Amino acid sequence: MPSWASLLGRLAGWRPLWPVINEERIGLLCFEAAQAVSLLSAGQPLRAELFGPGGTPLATLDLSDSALRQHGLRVHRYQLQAGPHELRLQSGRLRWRVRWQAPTLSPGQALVGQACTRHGTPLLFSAPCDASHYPYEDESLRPWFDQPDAAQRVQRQLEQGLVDEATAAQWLHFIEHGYLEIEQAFDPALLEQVNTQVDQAAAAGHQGYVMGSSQRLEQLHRPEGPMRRLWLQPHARRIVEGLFGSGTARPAQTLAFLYGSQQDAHQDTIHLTPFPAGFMCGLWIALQDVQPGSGELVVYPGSHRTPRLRMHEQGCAKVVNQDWSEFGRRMVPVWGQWAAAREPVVYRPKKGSALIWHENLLHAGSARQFPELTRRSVVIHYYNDDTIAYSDSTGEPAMAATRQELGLAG
Ligand SMILES: O=C(O)CCC(=O)C(=O)O
Repeated sequence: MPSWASLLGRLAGWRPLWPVINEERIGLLCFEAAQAVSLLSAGQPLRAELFGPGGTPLATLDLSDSALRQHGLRVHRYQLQAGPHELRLQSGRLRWRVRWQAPTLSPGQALVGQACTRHGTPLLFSAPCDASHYPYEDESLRPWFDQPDAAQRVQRQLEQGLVDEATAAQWLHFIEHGYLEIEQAFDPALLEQVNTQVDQAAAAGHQGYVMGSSQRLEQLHRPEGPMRRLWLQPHARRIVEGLFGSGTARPAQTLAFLYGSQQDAHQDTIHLTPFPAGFMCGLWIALQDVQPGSGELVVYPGSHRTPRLRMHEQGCAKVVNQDWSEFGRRMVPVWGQWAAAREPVVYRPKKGSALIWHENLLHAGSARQFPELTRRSVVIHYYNDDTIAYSDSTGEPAMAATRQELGLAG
């Protein structure tokens, strides 16, 4: 119980608002306000204000305590100029604030910020992130591999000796089919250690894992250990950065599988959503030689050119509290129809080989014809950090490795 004296102290001046302004979130600053909400009386008027360099007022937001509790305060940071900023939150005599220094943006981030300002993307908001916030129709912001002259660009780079033949062939394959393959690219000793970690997590029932099931083991990179080393290792990052062409590739989640996932056909972009579109990809690494009938990964070549499903366009409410039922009814059948009209390619790699898929490529886990066969694999998704990264399905900002975790400056 706080004392009367400390309560009066709280009422008098500005209290610090809890900031989460480190770089875990790509393109978004997130301010947790749980502490503020705990002091509010329900239904009280609540106002947030954002000020830029020289105290310039930038945005005002009237919001509810339930929005604040659920989403905190969010700022699209590529719309800010470099310099001192202040965010204030006020309700009657209760006042909180946070001050921070906005850094200089990279050229890519500045372009994204300008496009958002033109579009009317809210600078300050307390709501789910949503694809309608962003000017996806501006195709000039898309990566080079999604531009009409992508193949000619590769050809020119090849002629100028800027890229080797093998990489050029992979990129051309990616442009046309939406994925590329990398042969035996990962250190077998590290993969063995990852296998041991996956076995231990499965045996310990990590996240309720049931031995022999198709469940995935999520986020094994969080503790120190082999999966974290795989997640952070620069080799894969450089391959992805070469493909993106600029910016840093920031690994987001890890999903490990002991057995085939048997997942329905889907595009990842609705869960791991970048703005501009295209700047996210999945890296699927084989942790064993994959056997026929083990529930292999299948991809649908060319499907990266199909439309992207967006929650607001499909009239689907954001997923909350892990209730995926409406999503399952509205979205999954659409992907199913698209997949049924295409010819799948089964991916049956050797241990240490990997496949990179375009964020919009349809892919699935095939049926496990021989349920006793393992199909050890791990997926790491990467965002380019010149993007705004969020999940359109849940409305949450994305989590990714910080530049510091990657051993990078800034
Ligand atoms: O590995 C698989 O079977 C599918 C994985 C997948 O679909 C994903 O990570 O998005």
